[in-house]
Amino acid sequence: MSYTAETLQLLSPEGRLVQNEATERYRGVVESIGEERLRDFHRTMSVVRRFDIEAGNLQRQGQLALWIPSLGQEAAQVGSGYAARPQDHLFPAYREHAVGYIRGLDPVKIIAMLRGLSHGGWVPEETGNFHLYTLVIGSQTLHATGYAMGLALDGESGTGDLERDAAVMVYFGDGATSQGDVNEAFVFAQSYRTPQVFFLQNNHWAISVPVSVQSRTPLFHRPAGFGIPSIQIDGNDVLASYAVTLENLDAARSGGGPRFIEALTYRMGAHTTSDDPTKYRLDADVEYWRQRDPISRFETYLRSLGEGDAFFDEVHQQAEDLAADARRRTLALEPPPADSMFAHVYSEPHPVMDAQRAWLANYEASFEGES
Ligand SMILES: Cc1ncc(C[n+]2csc(CCOP(=O)(O)OP(=O)(O)O)c2C)c(N)n1
Ligand SMILES: [Mg+2]
Repeated sequence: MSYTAETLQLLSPEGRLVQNEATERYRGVVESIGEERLRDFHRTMSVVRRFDIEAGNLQRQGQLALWIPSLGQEAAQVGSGYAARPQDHLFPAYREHAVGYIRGLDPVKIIAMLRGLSHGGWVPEETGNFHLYTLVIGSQTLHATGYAMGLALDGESGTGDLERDAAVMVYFGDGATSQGDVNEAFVFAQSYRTPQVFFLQNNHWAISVPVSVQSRTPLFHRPAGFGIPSIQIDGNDVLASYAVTLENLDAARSGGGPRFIEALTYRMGAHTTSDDPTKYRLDADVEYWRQRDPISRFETYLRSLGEGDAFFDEVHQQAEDLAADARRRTLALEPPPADSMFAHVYSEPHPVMDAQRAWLANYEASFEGES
């Protein structure tokens, strides 16, 4: 259930840079990451973890229908999220709260959806091209591949200008790799050589089904059968996630065709708040991954570079403030007008929607005057 001999790791669980033949290739990228960006990695992992815990608490207090925790997967998301360029389009599953945060998504928009107050969340153009959450497992890989085909056809990719050429990155889980949609996306991506990175977060579980049942071989071996270059990284290592994603997104945007990254990580919490993982997994496994926590190893690394308590205290306070703000704004959320459910079914006015809107108005009016 753990790392293979081929897993790329740039930062060890003890917080030290790994130096060997495989890491040599990424040395230049790691050395070029500025101090401020390194601090961003830590800050974002920490504040999103705190937000995630607060959202889980809100669900337990009856304020949300459901919450989908991302605890433990912060490095995979934060490294890859910062590696994307502004013009890139990111297609999440439903657990990528940190990626959305990096792209400018107000996390309360995720909460509003899970409080039953919005039909899907946000406008990608206003949230750094962070597309909508997709609950139909794996379907976002096809959306992403189609979008990447469109970018190529429109000449928005593959011109040789890294600052302008766009790429697509799609996030999905280990369980999703068993879906037909995902495999069809691989076929189309390779046939059309789309500018795209498939980013698999292997958190070892698809609800209660272990990844060992989904595949008898490491998942990053599968893309070879489709002709897609792939690599497996330590998904709890934010430096590996950043450096490898940067390299692969730039290769894809430059006309190199699709790429596949498997980030080995672990879902420390429940699948969702509807799940009880104590029914199907061992405490010893959870403990094994706790010792490989993405945030504490990065904190050790930053301290070894000279970062002091003042910075970590400030991040702690920022995380507390974000959580308190999210709670306050969640409790102040208002339900949308009932007829807004008809607004986005079609992009243009539609007679059936008009009829249904009128029916609803009439029905609501029939209660007027009743106490
Ligand atoms: C098409 C489809 N089948 C089944 C489900 C029910 N379901 C929701 S999450 C999930 C497991 C997904 O596991 P994985 O892809 O590993 O992602 P993770 O939740 O671990 O991030 C399943 C089977 C669904 N939402 N959509
Ligand atoms: Mg999974």
